[in-house]
Amino acid sequence: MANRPKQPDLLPPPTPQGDDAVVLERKTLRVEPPKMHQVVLLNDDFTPMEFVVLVIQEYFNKDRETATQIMLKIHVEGRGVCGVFSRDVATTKVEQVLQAARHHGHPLQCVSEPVE
Ligand code: TYC
Repeated sequence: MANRPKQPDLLPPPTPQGDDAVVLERKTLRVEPPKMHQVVLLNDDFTPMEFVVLVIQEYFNKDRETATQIMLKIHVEGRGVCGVFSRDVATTKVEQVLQAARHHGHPLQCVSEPVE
């Protein structure tokens, strides 16, 4: 057995890792933080100022003075940011405000938009 002639090579020589080694590609995954969304109230000519102040206090947790300042800013400039939230929370805030406005017969409009 010792002097059996060498068979021709059928397979390539084994790799240093072993023949069944798997080489994983290294990829750097960059995960962006979720976009935040601002909830904006829009001005109109009919919704009473007092109702807007109460909405801002109730749904955006502002004290009366801050809520009044935000309402006046909307009244003068046409729109104003009431808060910044995750997308789902912002969507819920918009629905709550619109439902309250409809319930009281006011045309108050509210939208959410991604913060750049
Ligand atoms: N412009 C309204 C008025 O004079 C008040 C108002 C403020 C309405 C803010 C909507 O988002 C609003 N009664």
